[in-house]
Amino acid sequence: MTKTILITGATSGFGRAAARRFAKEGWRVVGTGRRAERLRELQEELDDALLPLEIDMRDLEAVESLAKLSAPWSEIDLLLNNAGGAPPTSSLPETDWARLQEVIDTNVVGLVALTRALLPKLIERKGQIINLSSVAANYPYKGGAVYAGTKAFVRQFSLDLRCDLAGTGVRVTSVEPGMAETEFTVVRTGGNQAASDALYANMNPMTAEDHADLFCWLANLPPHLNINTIELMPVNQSWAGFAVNRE
Ligand code: NDP
Ligand code: 8X3
Repeated sequence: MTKTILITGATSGFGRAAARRFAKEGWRVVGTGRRAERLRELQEELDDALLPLEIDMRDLEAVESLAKLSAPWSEIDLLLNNAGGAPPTSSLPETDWARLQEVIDTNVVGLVALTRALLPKLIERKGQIINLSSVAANYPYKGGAVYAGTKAFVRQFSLDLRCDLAGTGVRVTSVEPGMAETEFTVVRTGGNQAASDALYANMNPMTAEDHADLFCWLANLPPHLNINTIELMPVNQSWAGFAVNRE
């Protein structure tokens, strides 16, 4: 039987790669994002396999309408909570409030609203939720406070949700990636492609396709198996030491 995945943020990066990959695997894909032109391009590529929906994750009415789609698109087996982004790594007082609010509203509020709205359907179908957290949830770095805070929320939300879902058969995974070259850093820096190129230069970053493979692997695990959290990095990324302030 054809399965259905709902992917938020299908217009770029991990989400777009996942839309392509799941469509290729024979899934029905509901793909959301704000950029209509990108959604149109993706539909040309994936044709009937895709239901493109222009939705801003901060518009909670629109987000909740995703629980009221017509069949067969309503029969969601897998929710990939992927839409998100990061504010610049400037200090908190120097960071534009509107951008911080956008990140919190997208990464946390929209994700919770969508999950809450879709849970009855996911429970009915013994479905699966994959949430995009980040290594930023696990290791602090300078300028990361709000982004990391949202991703720590996503990680803990995923774990606690599993307690609520005990006995339902619904699986939940927090995916915690390190550096992957997508539009993430271009967006984070307010459109600075050179800064993004410099960040990923000569370090062989992970790719969107690596993540599509991971999501596909998670989706194809036997139903008795739940991967709670999974952290991944490119080989060339690891940890630095603690910072010490000397008086
Ligand atoms: P991209 O910037 O390439 O893609 C982000 C996607 O999210 C786009 O499709 C964008 O669509 C969508 N999005 C952002 N804000 C909104 C919003 N308000 N409403 C609707 N859609 C929105 O980044 P990635 O693919 O790298 O990121 C995907 C997820 O993975 C994010 O949650 C990110 O935090 C996380 N992540 C990324 C890492 C990386 O190194 N790349 C590492 C760890 C985690 P549109 O602009 O069209 O609305
Ligand atoms: C972003 C991961 O390592 O670029 O979520 O900060 S990293």
